[in-house]
Amino acid sequence: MAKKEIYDAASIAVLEGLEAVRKRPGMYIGSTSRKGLNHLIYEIVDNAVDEHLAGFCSLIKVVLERDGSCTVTDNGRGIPVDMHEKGVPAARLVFTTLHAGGKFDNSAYKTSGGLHGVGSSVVNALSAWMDVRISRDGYIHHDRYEAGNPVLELEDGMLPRIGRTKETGSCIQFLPDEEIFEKIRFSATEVKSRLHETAYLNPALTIHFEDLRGEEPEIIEYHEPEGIVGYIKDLNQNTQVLHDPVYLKGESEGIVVEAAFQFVNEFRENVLGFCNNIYNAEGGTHLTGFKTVFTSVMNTYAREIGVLKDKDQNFTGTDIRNGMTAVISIKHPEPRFEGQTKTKLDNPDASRATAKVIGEQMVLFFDRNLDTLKTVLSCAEKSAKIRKAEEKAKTNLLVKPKYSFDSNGKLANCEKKDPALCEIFIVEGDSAGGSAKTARDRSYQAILPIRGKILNVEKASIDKVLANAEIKTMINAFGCGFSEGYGNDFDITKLRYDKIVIMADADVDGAHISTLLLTLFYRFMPELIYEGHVYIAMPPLYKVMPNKGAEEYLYDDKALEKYRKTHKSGSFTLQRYKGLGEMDADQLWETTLNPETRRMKRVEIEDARLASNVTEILMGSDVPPRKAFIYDHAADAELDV
Ligand code: TSJ
Repeated sequence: MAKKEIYDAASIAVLEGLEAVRKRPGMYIGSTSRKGLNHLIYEIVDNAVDEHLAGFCSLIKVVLERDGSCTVTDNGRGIPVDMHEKGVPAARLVFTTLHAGGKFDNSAYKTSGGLHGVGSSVVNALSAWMDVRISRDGYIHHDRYEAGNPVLELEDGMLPRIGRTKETGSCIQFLPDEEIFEKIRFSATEVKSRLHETAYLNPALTIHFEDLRGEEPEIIEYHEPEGIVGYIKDLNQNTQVLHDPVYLKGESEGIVVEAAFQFVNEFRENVLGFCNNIYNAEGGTHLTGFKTVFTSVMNTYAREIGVLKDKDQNFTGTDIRNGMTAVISIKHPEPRFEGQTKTKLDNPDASRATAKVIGEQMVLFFDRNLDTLKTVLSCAEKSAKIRKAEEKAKTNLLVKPKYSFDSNGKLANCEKKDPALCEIFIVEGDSAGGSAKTARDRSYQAILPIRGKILNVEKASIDKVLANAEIKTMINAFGCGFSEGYGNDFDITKLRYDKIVIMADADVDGAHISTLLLTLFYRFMPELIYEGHVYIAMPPLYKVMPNKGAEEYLYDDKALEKYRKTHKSGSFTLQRYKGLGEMDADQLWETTLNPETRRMKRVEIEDARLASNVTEILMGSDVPPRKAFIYDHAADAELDV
């Protein structure tokens, strides 16, 4: 009975074909925003990585072409081109049948999992055109598709051959379809970050990247023979490290487990999980297994060497991991994923296998490296001391006095109480804050003006962060508390506003303030971002008042350029907004507050690597890369009405 249902579901999926993918792209790639767009590249590249894992491919080339398309080439065996069912060459089936992958896939560890790994046919379906060149059996075989449909005639049932070659490999070029995607410009920053990550996870692989779209081509080679140890060094590159990275590896229950870790002199933990080369943003069983065994082994050592006395309580897991950077990478033959974004590893055997391998290997390591053991335990000791002091401070801050921020005149709350209807605007500057208070719809919009630069939380320890008046105000206004390594007191269900909107000037200082706020949310209230509550207002840069016709707001220089092309100079007056403070209440209402007309961008965290890089770039003291980042991303911002 159950078997039959599965069979039926599978055959229906095949029958539906690629048209279904074009009708509901979101179901297959998550979204048609920039995130979904970049995903097309990863989807194709993952096939070449599978070929690498199978032992036949050492080089992958990814080129962002001038015409907006992407070319991915590998030096593997070449996708099989021999005749398959119903007189269609195997390679054509790969690109025209949903879930065709499994049939030819003989690699033990498929990269696909959850939302990922939807297959090359989905990429084909969502491309205006796709061009396929396969080198094998002495020939270059060619195929081409438009909106997923093959456009080349077969020759005696075979793909047309367009040349001879001694090499083997696969080369796929595709242009995302403008009819499907909101934007079709790939983000080089994100693609590079993902390729670099893939290189770290596959130390024998070389990935060659080219971006030919700008004036100067950008060419980078990613090859990381040190593997995840190199990844750890990269993640810790601007921090004070306390010992050499430790690398552990083993196998249990058919699952290969690798881990690398290194402690740094910072108040944070950064533990990243990967299964079959896919980053698990929501963690999962491999991380649980790792954390549990790490805590228990370190507590045992602490008693053995007398760091903990009989009367002392055990260190908590977060005490022990404070300062830790770790990468856990496992290879699982049948990964299952769950969670909001299907990025949380769910297999119970992954927890067992990780705990067993790490437990055994870390004892072998620490027995021979007592200095490192002492370093790690002294971190835990320090953390436990601070935790105890801060538990007191926290009780004083959040439990005893119920801060009323109305009383210090700052938060102008809204009248409605239903969080689903309420919005809070965090406004930079008192004068803009004042206008916003006048302009808002007080029934459901709250205004919280903040002043100056907020504390840099990346560098600060928690007690300093909590001593900051602006931050206290914000935490109390949101209503959910906050979480840091020490226990998790954050409760998203208590959130008092559905939308938290950061409203800062459209200049570099404004971008800096926004970034500091985002770092704060990311570190202490990450669920606000994961659950999509955080927005950035996008105030206009210009207002144009034509001699005849209606006035308009222009949100960026591109829009102004376009306006100038269609309107003669002299036929309109141009007003440039320098800051939010310059707008009167009506203008502020129209451009940033009124849901009918305002523009804002929902904040997404793409992946941990990118986020931690961003923080590093922005919080480091070297100013030039910071500016470059802010401008890059200002141009990237997606308008969300
Ligand atoms: F390069 C690439 F990323 F664009 C890409 C590479 C894209 C796609 C959709 C597939 C591939 C790819 C597939 N590279 N290498 C392969 N290998 C096979 O499909 C293959 C070759 C030979 C055999 C065999 O058993 O002989 C089996 C497989 C799966």
